Amino acid sequence: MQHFCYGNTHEILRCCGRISWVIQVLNEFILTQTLRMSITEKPDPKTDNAALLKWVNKMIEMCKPESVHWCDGSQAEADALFAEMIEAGMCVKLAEDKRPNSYLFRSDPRDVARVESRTFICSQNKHGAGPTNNWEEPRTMRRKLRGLFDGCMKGRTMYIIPFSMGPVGGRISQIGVEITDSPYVVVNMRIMARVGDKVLEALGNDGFFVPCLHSVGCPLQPGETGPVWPCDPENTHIVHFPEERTIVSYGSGYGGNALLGKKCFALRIASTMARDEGWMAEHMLILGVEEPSGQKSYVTAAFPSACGKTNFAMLIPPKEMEGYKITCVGDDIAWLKPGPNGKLRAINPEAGFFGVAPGTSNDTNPNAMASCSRDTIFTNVALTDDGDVWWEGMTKEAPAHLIDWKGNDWTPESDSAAAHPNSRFTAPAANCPAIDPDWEHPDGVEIKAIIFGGRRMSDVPLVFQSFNWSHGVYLGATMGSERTAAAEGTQGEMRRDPMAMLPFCGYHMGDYFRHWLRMQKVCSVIPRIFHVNWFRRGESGEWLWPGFGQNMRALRWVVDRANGRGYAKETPIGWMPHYHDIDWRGLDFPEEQWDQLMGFDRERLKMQTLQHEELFLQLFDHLPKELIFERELLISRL
Ligand code: TSX
Ligand code: MN
Repeated sequence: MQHFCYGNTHEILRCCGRISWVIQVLNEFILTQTLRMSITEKPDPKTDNAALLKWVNKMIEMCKPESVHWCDGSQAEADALFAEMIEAGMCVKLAEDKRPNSYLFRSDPRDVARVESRTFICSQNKHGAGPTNNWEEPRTMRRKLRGLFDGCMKGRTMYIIPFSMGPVGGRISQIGVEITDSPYVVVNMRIMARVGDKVLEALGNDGFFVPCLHSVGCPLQPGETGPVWPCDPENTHIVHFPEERTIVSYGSGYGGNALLGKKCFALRIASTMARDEGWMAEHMLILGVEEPSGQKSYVTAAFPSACGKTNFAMLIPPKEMEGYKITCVGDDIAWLKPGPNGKLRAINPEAGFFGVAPGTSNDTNPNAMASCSRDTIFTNVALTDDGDVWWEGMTKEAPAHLIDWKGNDWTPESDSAAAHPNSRFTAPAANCPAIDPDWEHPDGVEIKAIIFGGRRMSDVPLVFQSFNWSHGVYLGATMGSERTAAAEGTQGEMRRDPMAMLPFCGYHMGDYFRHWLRMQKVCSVIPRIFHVNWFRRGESGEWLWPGFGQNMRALRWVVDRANGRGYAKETPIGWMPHYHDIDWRGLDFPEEQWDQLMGFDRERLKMQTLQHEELFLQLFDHLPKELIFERELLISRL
């Protein structure tokens, strides 16, 4: 090949291109050797997946960790990590006789929750993300992230966690690989997902996986140990590239910001995959209802935050409703896919509960208490003098002395809470006494009914059934809750949270509604849709419904209706149970109170319905016309 040199810019750039290519090849060679070295010292990685190895190499090059560790998912690996973290003062082991195999972590007080303001959906087009998500141009964001990640793991170990959302190899399951510099993330991920060698085996040489990159953003200088909860709150970014199906998270070590299989993958990325592939990724619990006859029906339910979703997922029926039993499949996320017969089947993509601790007690949720009685990671709860944990609402009386979530002495006279309001337990689902026998069925369980819930003090009755699928979608699209107002009796502001997915949908909310409507055509039989409200109050602010286990009475009616049994009357808002359609055994609930609980004022509801326009206007250019029709129909029925 001949080449005449002109000395122009184009030529120089081409030349540089060649040189940088040579450097890249050399770099990859060197990095592969580094990787091989870590292989000889630990006979890993047990994968030949070229895409995975290439991505890992690129990330090592960018993040510059001190060492690389491929997680095998073994108990020995977890034990070693906990031992290291105890040694470094990052956590304490709880008393073995009180909480076997359990640990307590305290986070940086600036890193205690998901950060929605710093969560981005970086689709190619701004309309892809819609008006309810933060958006930034993917190339701009990538440039920003490259700056943040350059050398961000210096002095730290890079952990590579192959994980499966859903049973390994299951029909509805998906694989991800999280790269992280946080050992806290590793030990949490092994409870919340299936991790390690068995996942690499299922991935094979050319299997698909979602690359999930995470760093706490706290590189270490030689000899430096750094803070016990490393993070970079000023620069936190939780970024999703929906077209590429990748996730990048920087700066936070907490919950949904860092355990990337949960909200980031199982909801935001999976919702986009589900739209493209004809299934659903939903922010829903899954429970099984066993009837005295032995018949089993599965139900999913979506609630806004602070509605007791985990409590409902593990509900214990009143003992007088003999023969009724509730089993739990999942408490947070459901993936629903039509089976070969066209009926919707669901899995819980998670393997554990990442539950809010405060308010959980043997009164409100004995099954959750049992789930976190051992093998559990606690974050930001209080430590008792005998090496156990405590949080507000666990017992009626607080212990006389505690170490609070910030590590300070605490007594019942203290002004602040002992546990952070968003403190958590990470507990294996297998520990739950009510776990469903089929909770790990690779094909999922068949779903008969979908329940939408709200936290509404007035206007919305305890339970009703939608007329049809699109009316049900309308109910989900317009659901919301009233913030509990500090002053008793004052009306809290309405917060719309369609399908409880507002912070978790990976694409335009209007297109999401359209996908819901389309699912009716994808399925041979579609579940019945219901709406519930456990939180209605009377004139003087008293609860009209006892809630908790008593919700089984509403749930029994739901399951009867979904199975084509049970009676109802037609009303403008949907099908409703008469007083005598409810199983009242063991509960003295007067008919007058039922009428209050189930009644609605047409004029007030008409006003409420007009407020739906607020949300609809925001989504106007992508809103399916069916939902406008449903709104018109409702107004005319009222
Ligand atoms: O979780 C709740 N559920 C669902 C349970 C399966 N909570 C707690 C919500 C906070 C996260 C509830 N709170 C429920 C409910 O059904 N209902 C209420 C309201 C309520 C609170 C206390 C009483 C009654 C209702 N106590 C008495 O009536 C004595
Ligand atoms: Mn949730």
